[in-house]
Amino acid sequence: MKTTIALTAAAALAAKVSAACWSQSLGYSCCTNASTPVVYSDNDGDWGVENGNWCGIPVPETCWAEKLGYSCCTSTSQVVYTDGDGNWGVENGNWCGITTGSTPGPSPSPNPDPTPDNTQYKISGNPFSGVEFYLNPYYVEEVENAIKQMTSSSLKAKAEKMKTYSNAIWLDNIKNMQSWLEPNLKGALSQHQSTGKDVLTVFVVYDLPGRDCHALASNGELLANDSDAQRYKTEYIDVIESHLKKYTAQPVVLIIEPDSLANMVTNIENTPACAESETYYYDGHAYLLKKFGVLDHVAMYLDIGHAFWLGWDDNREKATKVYKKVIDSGSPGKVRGFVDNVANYTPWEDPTLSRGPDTEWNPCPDEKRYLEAMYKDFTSAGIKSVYFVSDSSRNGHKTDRKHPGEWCNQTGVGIGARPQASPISGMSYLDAFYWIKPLGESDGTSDESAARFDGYCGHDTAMKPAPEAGQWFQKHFEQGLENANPPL
Ligand SMILES: *[C@@H]1O[C@H](CO)[C@@H](O)[C@H](O)[C@H]1NC(C)=O
Ligand SMILES: *[C@@H]1O[C@H](CO)[C@@H](O)[C@H](O)[C@H]1NC(C)=O
Ligand SMILES: CC(=O)N[C@H]1CO[C@H](CO)[C@@H](O)[C@@H]1O
Repeated sequence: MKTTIALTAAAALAAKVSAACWSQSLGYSCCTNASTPVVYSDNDGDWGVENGNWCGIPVPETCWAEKLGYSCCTSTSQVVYTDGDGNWGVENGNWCGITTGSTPGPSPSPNPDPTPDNTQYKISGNPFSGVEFYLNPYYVEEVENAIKQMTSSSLKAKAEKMKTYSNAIWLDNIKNMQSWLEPNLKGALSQHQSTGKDVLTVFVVYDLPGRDCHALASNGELLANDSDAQRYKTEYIDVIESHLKKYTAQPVVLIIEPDSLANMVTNIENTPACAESETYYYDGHAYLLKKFGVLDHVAMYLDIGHAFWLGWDDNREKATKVYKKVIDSGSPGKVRGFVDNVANYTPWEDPTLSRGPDTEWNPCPDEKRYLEAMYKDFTSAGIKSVYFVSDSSRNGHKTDRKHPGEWCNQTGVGIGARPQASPISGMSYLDAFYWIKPLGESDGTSDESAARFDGYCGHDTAMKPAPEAGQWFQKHFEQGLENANPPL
């Protein structure tokens, strides 16, 4: 019976080798029950019989994602993103390919590939203004998983709202950059094509050689040496540049290397690792500023730590020199401004504090006063473009910390102001409040035996047990929702 068509079908079959339902192209339907007994086998595959007709027994689809350097999903079939390669899900913080397994037929495509768009978006002024913020499907999925672990309906309702707010996407190693950058640039273009609005995506560039020289919880993959510095340029910055040049129709904000320059201001003398990283930090900044700073649809903000890091007079004075030098070194690349309080807990306003013994004589005991002072210092030093983005992802509620320098998994955390452009009237240099560090992703592990354990994560006011930096931390997330200010 089937030998007659086997040859003509071979070509069609070759073109569809990965299809789970291989018999359709031969004119036979697929067995609806993949465990149906094998009645006959030939070069095409195994045949069964259902309702008196031959049917092809579906084979488990090969893991198509493997060829692209990803694994296939083992525990999820929820589609987070779809492109020409197939449907993608997320497992343990990485993209995974969803195989159709024994379910024949194409899956619905919730987020089709965008039509390529070569127009050039031009940022003029505040990049957060007049645009829609991109929603990261990966974070939405993390929140959905978090909701499944919740019992309180009021908490679930708050978590549902979290799915409507935007977060920055961290490109915190070469592999994550490859996984997160292009799919989300595409996603933003799709969002634009379905809403007609300009869609802003915010990425965090975070992989300098010798990264986070003063803390252990966020040490990076590249060491402070010449060959790793070269990898930073060619395997990280150059690749980011090539993707940005491909997706020019939508605005992009880049948050540049959190903590790095603040470490150059305060930790060169006391931390050998920071002294060793110095050349690479400066060189890395000059390199990336020249590349990204000339792209019309890209705006950059350099990280300036937070009020209880650089707020003191002497630190601000040193900082002004460091940032001026870095910006000059990146010419002709342009910098829009600065970002403060990334992944940190310092309240936006704290009227209970003023310069005195309680603040160790810091004249800037909250982020608002810090930015006011930095604005004055930077503009008087001749820095041309001085605008700020303030991370409000975990500073809504004053945490339990006894000392304002505590940063790890603080108890009493509350999500702060919602992401929004120009939030404070009379402060035209504040471009936005934005959630740079997604609430729920850990600051660092509290496991003292872990390689990246940092003493701060074991302190009294740090939540324990805490998972590794970047991993989901349910308790921290739930507390952030309960203490949200303004309330969710
Ligand atoms: C599929 O076939 C197997 C083997 O005949 C049988 O045990 C099983 O119950 C069938 N499943 C369904 C859903 O019909
Ligand atoms: C730099 O560090 C990397 C480890 O990240 C190592 O493989 C490489 O050999 C080092 N290069 C030099 C020149 O020391
Ligand atoms: C909310 C939470 O986990 N709090 C803990 C923080 O750490 C202290 C000291 O280890 C514990 O006593 C708290 O229960």
